[in-house]
Amino acid sequence: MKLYYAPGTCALACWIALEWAGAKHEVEQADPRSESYRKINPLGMVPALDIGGSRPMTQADAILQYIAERYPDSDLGADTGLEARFEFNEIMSFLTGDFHPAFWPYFAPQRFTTDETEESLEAARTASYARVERVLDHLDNTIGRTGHVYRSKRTVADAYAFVMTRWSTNFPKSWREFPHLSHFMDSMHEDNVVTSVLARSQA
Ligand SMILES: N[C@@H](CCC(=O)N[C@@H](CS)C(=O)NCC(=O)O)C(=O)O
Repeated sequence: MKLYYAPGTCALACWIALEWAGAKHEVEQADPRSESYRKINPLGMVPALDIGGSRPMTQADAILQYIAERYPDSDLGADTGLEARFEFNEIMSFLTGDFHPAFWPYFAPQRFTTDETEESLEAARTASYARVERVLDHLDNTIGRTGHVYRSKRTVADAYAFVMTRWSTNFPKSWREFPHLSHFMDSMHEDNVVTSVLARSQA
């Protein structure tokens, strides 16, 4: 299996999940906007996971759930039962459909205005702050005293939430201002796999 990633991106969640799962894998740094990478993912986004099939897999949520299911012994996915699976899908949908997009105006403000002056781009970036605060608050409440994003156990959702929560580090209201989220982030920063992936992904 080969994971395509870019430093600091949501693709690092898949890398962490692969390591937690004990999966045999390699990684390749990609420039998502390059012509060559479009052959891997025509949408020009990381992550992509090549498992040797007819085309690489895309979409972080789907890839993370694939890893969790492929390595059941690692117990990185939903608990058994209809409601347990619903709860897991609910949090993964929140992360991919609400949490991640809250940051888009900050990272790609040019996609949210046809006026490309710096003033207008800065207005788009600033507009993201309120939405990011709302999703951080929701994640903080979801984690509560459990120390995890899903129920009380480590899952791929922890990896996914962790890499994206880091994006708020320099925001006016960062993850440090949310008590449960702070505790969660601190414990993730103490995880050897997490620190190793962060270090290697910057290399
Ligand atoms: N829906 C995609 C979104 C992935 C995504 O937005 N990836 C970002 C990095 S976190 C990216 O590759 N951005 C490059 C770009 O938008 O040009 C997924 O969940 O995998």
